[in-house]
Amino acid sequence: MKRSVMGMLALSAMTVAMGSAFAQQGAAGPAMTAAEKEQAKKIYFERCAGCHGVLRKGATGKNLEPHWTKKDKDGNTTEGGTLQLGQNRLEKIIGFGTDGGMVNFDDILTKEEINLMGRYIQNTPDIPPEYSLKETMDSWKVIVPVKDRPTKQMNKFNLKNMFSVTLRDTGEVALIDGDTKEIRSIVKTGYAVHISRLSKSGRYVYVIGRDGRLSLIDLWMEKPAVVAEVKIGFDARSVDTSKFKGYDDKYAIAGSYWPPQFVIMDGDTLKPRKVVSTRGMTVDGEYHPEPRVASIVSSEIKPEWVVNIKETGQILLVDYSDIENLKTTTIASAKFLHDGGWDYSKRYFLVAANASHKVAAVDTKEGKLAALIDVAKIPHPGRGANFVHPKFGPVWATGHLGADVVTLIATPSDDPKFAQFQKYKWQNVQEIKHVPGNLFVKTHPVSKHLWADAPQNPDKDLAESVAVWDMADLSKPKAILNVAKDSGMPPTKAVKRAVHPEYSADGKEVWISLWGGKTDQSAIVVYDDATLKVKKVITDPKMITPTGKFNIYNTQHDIY
Ligand code: DHE
Repeated sequence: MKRSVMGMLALSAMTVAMGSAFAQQGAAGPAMTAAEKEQAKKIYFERCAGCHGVLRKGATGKNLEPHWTKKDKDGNTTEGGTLQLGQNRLEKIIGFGTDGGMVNFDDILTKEEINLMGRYIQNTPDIPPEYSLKETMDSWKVIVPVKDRPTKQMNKFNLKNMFSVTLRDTGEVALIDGDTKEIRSIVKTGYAVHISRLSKSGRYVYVIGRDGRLSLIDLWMEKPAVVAEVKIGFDARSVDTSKFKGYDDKYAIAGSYWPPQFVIMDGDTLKPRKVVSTRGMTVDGEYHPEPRVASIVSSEIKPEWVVNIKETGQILLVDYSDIENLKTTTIASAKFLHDGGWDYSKRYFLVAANASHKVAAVDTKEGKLAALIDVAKIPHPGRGANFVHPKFGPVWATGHLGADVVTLIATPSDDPKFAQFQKYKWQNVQEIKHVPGNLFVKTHPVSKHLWADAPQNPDKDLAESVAVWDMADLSKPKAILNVAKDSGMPPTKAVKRAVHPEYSADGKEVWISLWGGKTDQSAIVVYDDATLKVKKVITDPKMITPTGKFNIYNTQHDIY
């Protein structure tokens, strides 16, 4: 993480202000050279901060502050009744993972790096600098001004069926033609782009890197390229635009993990307008210094964004009709909020509160919590999947990182044809047997199938496979497709995790990424959704660590 002079000043001011508490904690961590500390800091940011937090207070992952990780000088393993870990135990956990959901890093980090990280997390966490509106503004670049951009589509691509694909470890996004399966453009973006989201118009793709770099790609250019860029923070995951009638793409919003805040920008240039902090009280009434911005979506019912704050469990409805006098509705739900998606009517947003094993449903029309539904351990929906269940009517599905099921939640409807199903609304109506380690589920309105991956499962075969159910009869045995084998790619030491099913615009194909080693050539395997047979394997020397894929039409219209 690069520190500006302003940032260093802010950091030292903050350290002084916070008094001796932090200084004491760090007093006796295992020794590290300055070079080792820098290396560990980089690895921590790239691999650990997402789950454990920059301040290591824990979220999806456990608290990693020294009072928990470090044995005292006599080698005692308890402090105030809390189990402390120490170097050997930490190395085992980092290397082999745990049943609690921590993944194994022995195929990603070397033995020396695992040893380094064990020592690093017994030392006091560094508090990274803050990041102001001025710094955001200083990072802002318009590469192609609006007046110099095309006034009509200059290429012959079928943009509806284009896919924006994250090449995680190369810091790029590949734009792949869904009709021909050719890579049309590879654009340099932030590190490990997390998601791609579409402008309401379908012309622009907004991609947000983990390093906080937001890039705006213009699909109308002869060769689609980045036309504007801004760094919205040091660590980020979410982005969207204003989608209510009359505000079409007027603004963009991006959420940051560090510092915990969100930034409102002009939609077509990314010019920063406002930075809003999310620090505050949790739903339990405790102050939290690092409440990170998880998923963000844009309502089409009101001029509002739904901004989900992970550590506080608060869901913010941010009204952008007057950004100078910003009005926000704060809805208490549960911790820790993560990812989520719309129900089929696009009135309710369902978001995973993963550490509470709940799903929160927000009614964006009434501006309040509609339900808090108990589900199995660690729900992880991505955006979820909507379909009409033969017995329960409209349902929204989520998979689980920590349980061997896919959960179906019945969602309400004003449509008279679904009146008979209203008695089930907000009930967890069915759990379909899957395996733990699932990240994403997906279906499409014209499909009869529900797809689910399991890339975080410790078993190699399961991590490399996906499961497919017939939605008309979920009691039928699921099909298991081993995507790594189906790809015909040569074997590699690293697991090739099959991740993120995504439909083509017509709903007839399903694309699955093979997330392989950080320098290995990998592939996207395209299946025929009707026959479940491989149609095409998209591979290229530049196809390295493909993860999320976003079909332009489906993403633009929230089809899942
Ligand atoms: Fe994600 C969505 C956070 C790890 C691939 N991920 C999201 C969202 C959040 C999030 C908040 C919702 C964004 C939105 O909708 O606005 N992800 C995090 C983490 O904090 C975490 C656990 C750790 C980290 O360090 O980032 C994490 N995520 C991963 C991965 O390791 C994945 C599998 C591979 C990768 O590319 O890094 C990954 N996350 C994704 C994808 C989505 C996503 C593909 C979008 C799903 C969709 O269909 O919308």
